[in-house]
Amino acid sequence: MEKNKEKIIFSGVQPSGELHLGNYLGAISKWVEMQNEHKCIFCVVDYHAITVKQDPEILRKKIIEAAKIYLASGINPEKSVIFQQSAISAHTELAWILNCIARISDLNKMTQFKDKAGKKQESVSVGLYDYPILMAADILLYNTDAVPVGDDQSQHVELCRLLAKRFNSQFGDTFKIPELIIRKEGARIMGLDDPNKKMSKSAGSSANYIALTDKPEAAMKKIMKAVTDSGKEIIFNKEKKPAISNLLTIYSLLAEEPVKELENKYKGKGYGDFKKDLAEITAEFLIKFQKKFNSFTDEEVKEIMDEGAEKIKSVAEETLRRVKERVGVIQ
Ligand code: AQP
Repeated sequence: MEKNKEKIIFSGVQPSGELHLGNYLGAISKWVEMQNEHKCIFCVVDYHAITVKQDPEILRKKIIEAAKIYLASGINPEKSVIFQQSAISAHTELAWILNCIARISDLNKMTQFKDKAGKKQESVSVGLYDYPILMAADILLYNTDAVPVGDDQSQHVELCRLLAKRFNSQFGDTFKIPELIIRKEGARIMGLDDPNKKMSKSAGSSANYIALTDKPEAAMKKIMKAVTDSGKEIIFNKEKKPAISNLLTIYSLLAEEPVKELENKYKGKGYGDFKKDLAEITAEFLIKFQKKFNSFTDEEVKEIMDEGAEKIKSVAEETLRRVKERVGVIQ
């Protein structure tokens, strides 16, 4: 991305399950850095969440919780727009039109669907299969220049670029082609119980992740119980020491200390010492984070999201109008 030039940034998180350190370190913390230089739009993508079964009462709470997590992370609603996806119906309308230019073969390449559906590919919802198209609509509606996401979403952003280019070549220049932004470290935080799988809201066990709303003592226990590798040296080596490398990445990002310095600091020490310190750093982070999280009322958060939607609705509607004109459904 060209430096020192204001860009339009768009990203979002699904309000499903417990938002975790992976979401924060891989995506949300990067958004916070970007809002001082760019026009940022951060969406609570509730229509993505319903691609798997949700309890309506819990979903309502999770939508507010996701927005509170944005605010607690440092997203400033004076600088950035925070809104709820379903508040702007242009998202689903554009998704339908993009569905009609996307091919089955495009979606069949999506590895996240294969991972999430597993052996149940025939019985999961059509929405789960199709959600990368809705994600493309989310991004394209706002003339987005760049999309900061974790590594697991890079394939979906690539699909969005492909659909935008295909649409432009079929109907004339309509969409801006967005860039993908992946951070160097922390783009894929791995599960604490299995360093070969990403930390995930939908993991079978809560030992997999540190939720941003976990009690600090519970989080400390999870760190102490995290899987480690054979041997006892604290060194970063993703192939040979995936578990320690993952813990080093988390430590480095939370404490803002380079991995190399951490390796030196723990030379001659064992996993136990290292984990004890990381557990404390994690607890300190959560205490500070949750203090901010709890300082917002639900009403305040709803108002922030409503105001956000009001601010950008016209941009989405204008893009949709242009698209409908191009495809020939507007006289
Ligand atoms: N483990 C991770 N490491 C780094 N970044 C991650 N992200 C997710 N997991 C990690 C990034 O967080 C943002 C929001 O993710 P999402 O709500 O779109 O959900 P997801 O990508 O499907 O991953 P989750 O949070 O683990 O949910 P489930 O369990 O439902 O798959 C994205 O930018 C994502 O890359």
